[in-house]
Amino acid sequence: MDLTAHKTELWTTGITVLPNVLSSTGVLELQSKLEEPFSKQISYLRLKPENNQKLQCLFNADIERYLAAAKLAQHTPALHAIGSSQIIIDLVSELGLESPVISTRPVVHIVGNGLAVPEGYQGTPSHQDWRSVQGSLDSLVLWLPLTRHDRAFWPLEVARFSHRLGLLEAKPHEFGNAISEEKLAGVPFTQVIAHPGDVVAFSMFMAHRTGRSKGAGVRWAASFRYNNMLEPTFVTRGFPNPYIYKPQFDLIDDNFPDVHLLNRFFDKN
Ligand SMILES: O=C(O)CCC(=O)C(=O)O
Ligand SMILES: [Fe+2]
Repeated sequence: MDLTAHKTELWTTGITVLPNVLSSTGVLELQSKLEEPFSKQISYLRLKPENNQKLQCLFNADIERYLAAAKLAQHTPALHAIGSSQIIIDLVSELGLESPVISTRPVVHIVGNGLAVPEGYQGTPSHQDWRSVQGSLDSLVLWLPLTRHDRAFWPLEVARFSHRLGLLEAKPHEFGNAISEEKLAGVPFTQVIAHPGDVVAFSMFMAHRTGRSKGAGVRWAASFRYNNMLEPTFVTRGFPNPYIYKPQFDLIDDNFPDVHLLNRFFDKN
C-alpha cells in the first residue's frame, strides 16, 4: 500500500484513517480473546449473563473483578503481537517515524452505558497523548476499533489541525488530565468513522476525546503508541520516559500460597 497521501494527511491534519490494514475477522477474533478474562471470572462466580451481556453482568456482580479482568485483557499476547507486528511497524515507519519504538503498553478502551466505574471515568475527556508520553515530536497513536456498530457508537472524536496548537494547558482529571476548556473554545471536534480492520493514526499532539452515545452495547478499541528513536529532540532530551513500572511489595493475599497447597499443585503438574 502506498501511504504517501496518508502521510501527508496525517501531518497536515493531525490524523489519517487507513482502511482494511488488518483482516476484520482477525480483529474480531482479537476482541473475543480480550473478553476471555471476563468470561473466566463469570464462570468462576457462576454468573448467568442475559443476552450475552457479559461485561455488564460481571460489572454488576463484582466491580473489582471486572476492573482486574479489564487490566488483564491488556496483557493478552495477541494484542501485543499486533502492536509489534511487521505490518504495523512498517506502517508506522511509512507514516514518517524512521525508527519506531514502542512508547507505552497497549491500551484497551471499553465503553458502554452501565459500565461507568464510580469515581472513575467513562471514555476520555479532551486530551493530547503527548502530555503523558512526552517522547518524540512525531510520536504517534494507532487506534483500532475492535467492535462493529451500525451507527456511530461512543466514537472517537478528534479536533483536526489541533496538533498545530502545541501542547495545550491541561487540568487534573480522573483520567489523568483534560485540556482546559478555554483552550479549545471554538475548536470543532468531529467523529472518526472506522471499522474493525481499519487503523486510525494520529499525532500525539492532536486533541481527541470519546464521544458519548445512548443505548445498550459495548464499544471496544485498542491503541498502540510509538516514538521515533531518531527524532533529533528525542535524542537530545535523552529518550525521556515518564512511565514508572513497579510492583506493590505488600502481599495482596496474606499467607498465600500455603506450602502444602503449593506442593499439591506441583505434584499435579
Ligand atoms: O477509545 C477512546 O475513546 C479513547 C482513545 C484514546 O484516547 C487514545 O487511544 O489515545
Ligand atoms: Fe488518547
